[in-house]
Amino acid sequence: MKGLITKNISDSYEVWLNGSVITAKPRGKLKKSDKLLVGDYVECNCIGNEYIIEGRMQRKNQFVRPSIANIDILCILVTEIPIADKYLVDKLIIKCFENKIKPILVISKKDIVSDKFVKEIESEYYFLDIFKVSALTNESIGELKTAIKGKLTALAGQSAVGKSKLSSALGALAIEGEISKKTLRGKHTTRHTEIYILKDDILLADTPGFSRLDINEIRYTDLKYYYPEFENAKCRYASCDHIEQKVSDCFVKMALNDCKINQNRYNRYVELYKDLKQYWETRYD
Ligand SMILES: Nc1nc2c(ncn2[C@@H]2O[C@H](COP(=O)(O)OP(=O)(O)OP(=O)(O)O)[C@@H](O)[C@H]2O)c(=O)[nH]1
Ligand SMILES: [Mg+2]
Ligand SMILES: [Zn+2]
Repeated sequence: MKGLITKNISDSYEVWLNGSVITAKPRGKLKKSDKLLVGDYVECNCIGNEYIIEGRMQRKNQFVRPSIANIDILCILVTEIPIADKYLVDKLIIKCFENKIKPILVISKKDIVSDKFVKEIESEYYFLDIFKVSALTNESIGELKTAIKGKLTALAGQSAVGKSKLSSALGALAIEGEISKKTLRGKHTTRHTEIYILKDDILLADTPGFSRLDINEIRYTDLKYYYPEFENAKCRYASCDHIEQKVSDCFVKMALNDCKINQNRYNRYVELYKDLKQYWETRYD
């Protein structure tokens, strides 16, 4: 019988199987050879009164942060409190492009964010679908539902950005946390990724918040390919990384000067490029 892993805590897996969630354990040899992930499609057998996971189907993709396999859409949440970490947003977008997953940007807590913040996000990420939602007032929840219908969707972002409350607004029974009044940061309430099978054909994963993410698998000279706005500028030299060259030699820098490329996005690109260069030049092969 084929099932979908919806949750995992140590050796115990919850599997969506024939219309209900059962608990299963992997067969010994599978446990050793392969770490199963939430989102994996698995072959299960019922032996006595126990369910055993015998094997898993091939994955179409796999994410480490959040930890999940086979997603179609990653909803990246940003808001004003906690303060948005746009490096994290940029890196998550890069991971999506790398894995051929559709990124959707969700400005959460629309009921309390400023218009200035919304404008800023809209101009920096103009190339993405952006939803401005409030899980408190239900603003734009219907539109988001329509966009994710029929696809396995994971929510991602910093702790307390509102992933669990949004999951609940979309119909899940997720537990929301709070923000520390002192640091204005989240408290890492959600500890495990969990897929909720909801009505209206919604398959939604609530995930733990995180702040660290590396993109070290990408060679620094390839970073530019993950920026749609650079592709649009069509720089004339294929080898140009749009950093060292004079403005007259680089179409990306020209577009930047003409305000056709967002300066903040570009500045973060330069920082990520420098970090990656340092990593690639000092890594141990
Ligand atoms: N005003 C307002 N507050 C919200 C909204 N969504 C979430 N919050 C609040 O933000 C805080 C954190 O929400 P969570 O949903 O627990 O955040 P999370 O992203 O799941 O956090 P972790 O599980 O720690 O990763 C809670 O106090 C929520 O009530 C919203 O749309 N509007
Ligand atoms: Mg949560
Ligand atoms: Zn260039």
